[in-house]
Amino acid sequence: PSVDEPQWRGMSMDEINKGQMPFSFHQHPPISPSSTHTVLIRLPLDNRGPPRPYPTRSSDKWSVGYVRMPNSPQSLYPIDHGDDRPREFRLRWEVIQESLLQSFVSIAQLEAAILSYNHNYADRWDFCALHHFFSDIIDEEEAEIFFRTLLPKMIQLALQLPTLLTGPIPLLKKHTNCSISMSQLQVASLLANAFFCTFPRRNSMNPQSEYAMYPHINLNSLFACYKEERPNRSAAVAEKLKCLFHYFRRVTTTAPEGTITVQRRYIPKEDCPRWDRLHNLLPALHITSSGTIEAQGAGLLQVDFANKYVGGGVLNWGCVQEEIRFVICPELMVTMLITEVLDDTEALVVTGIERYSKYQGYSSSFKWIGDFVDETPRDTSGRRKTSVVAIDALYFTQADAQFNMKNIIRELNKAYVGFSAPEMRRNDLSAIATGNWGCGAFRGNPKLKVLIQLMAAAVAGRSMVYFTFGDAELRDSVSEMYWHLLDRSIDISRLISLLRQYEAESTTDHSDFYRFLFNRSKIKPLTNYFPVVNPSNVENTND
Ligand code: AR6
Repeated sequence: PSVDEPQWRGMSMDEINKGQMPFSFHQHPPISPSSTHTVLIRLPLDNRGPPRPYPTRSSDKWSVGYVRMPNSPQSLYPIDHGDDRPREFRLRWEVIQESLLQSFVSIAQLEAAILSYNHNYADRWDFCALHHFFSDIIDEEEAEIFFRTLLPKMIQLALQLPTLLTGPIPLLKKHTNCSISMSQLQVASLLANAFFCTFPRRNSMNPQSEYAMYPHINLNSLFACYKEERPNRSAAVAEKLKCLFHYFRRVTTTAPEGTITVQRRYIPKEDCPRWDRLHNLLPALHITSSGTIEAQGAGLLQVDFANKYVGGGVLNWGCVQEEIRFVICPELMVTMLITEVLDDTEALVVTGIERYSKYQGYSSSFKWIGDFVDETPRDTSGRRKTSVVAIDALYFTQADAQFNMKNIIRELNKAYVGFSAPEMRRNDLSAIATGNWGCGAFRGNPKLKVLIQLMAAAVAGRSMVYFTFGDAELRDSVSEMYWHLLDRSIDISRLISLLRQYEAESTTDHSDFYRFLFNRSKIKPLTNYFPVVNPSNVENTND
């Protein structure tokens, strides 16, 4: 292809944006407290400086519906003297403060400090990735700067938690529709606490434990990700650490002044669309083999190819789309503190996050390559106009299973919950920026998943920008199928019935999936596209 040939197919970006400027769309109404929206900052916002915390007088809730804060007056830490003296209880926060308020000169010291308020885990936690990072990855001078300047500032940020976060943080529990808004600075303090592993009750691996249905939040699991026999993946973990340290360097140098909203969306299954009865046509699609969701999808609703435990393997070995997004925009990690595992018809939307790092590569070639200055404008509530929707696809061990109608409906509903925004006016909805959702680690078929996402977008009332992540062949076959379905006015109900036929008749070889759809929707495939066409399946059409 010539250099001038466009990388994209389908409709132009102008059509996608309905002629509007980028960033003219909103994903949420302005921040306003209600029974379903907890606001942890004082409104209205001041014009300058980080938002002030709300409420003015601290209140704590040490109970099941709320994040158990490390500084809660009810969080007690047992001290065993190891002799005849009875067990003592001290305020956990006091122990944390005492342990962290020292001048560290080595990771061994930091490790000892973290374990001093996590002593149950002293035998189980391993800090090898941190040790490796400071002795083999960065040079001595950088390490020295870390201990002298960054680490003390991170400690300060963590220990400011009681003054920065004065209200209880509700958990975003299963089967609820609720939102939380907080400042980027509050998030930074929470994440500094995650770094120092201060969150109580979040370390147990017991499936019966209180937080078994929540993602991990304390960073100890990431600190353990180093193995000599896995050099490439260990290297990627070190790059993730670089991203996180860079984030802490940024927020401790200049306090961020914006706000963030995290919204959990739930639509009961019985209220999800009856897909086989819908007559919507597919929405506008722009499909391109160049660019990424986070860079070229600015201002759109950007899909996070999520795990049902949001964040997936970010605090572990994982280094694919979701994990990379979480380390270049670490504020996303605050979702891991508050979000119960996502059920089939649930999604999470996060707005206002900032990107801090540039990167290159992917998976084991992932690399932090420097500072990223995010110039995304803010909305009237102080949020950057960057919205990410976490939707978790199904993981398929066998390719066939994804063509079962039950699984197709599950994926349709999941995408629909993520894409629909009933609180917004339909005409004001941005397009979706997505790609091969569920088609990497989760092993789905992108030719099917793109149709599923398009159907969901149609019903939610949004256009779509699709990034094939370098795959020009996929771009071309999807755009050909897309135009075909539009030309034939094949609506959702008809597409569902075609998929049902495919389910009934397909073999285990799915390379002919699109050919099947072409043939059954009674059109002669375009010349050269499919070299061999079975004439008995093709009807003459009038065009
Ligand atoms: N922009 C556009 N497309 C991308 C990008 C990007 N930035 N990054 C990757 N792709 P994957 P999944 C394409 O495997 O299959 C995580 O651990 C690329 O073609 O991340 O839904 C989660 O926590 C890639 O192969 O998503 C889950 O546990 C494809 O998107 C699990 O992976 C799929 O990316 C989800 O796996």
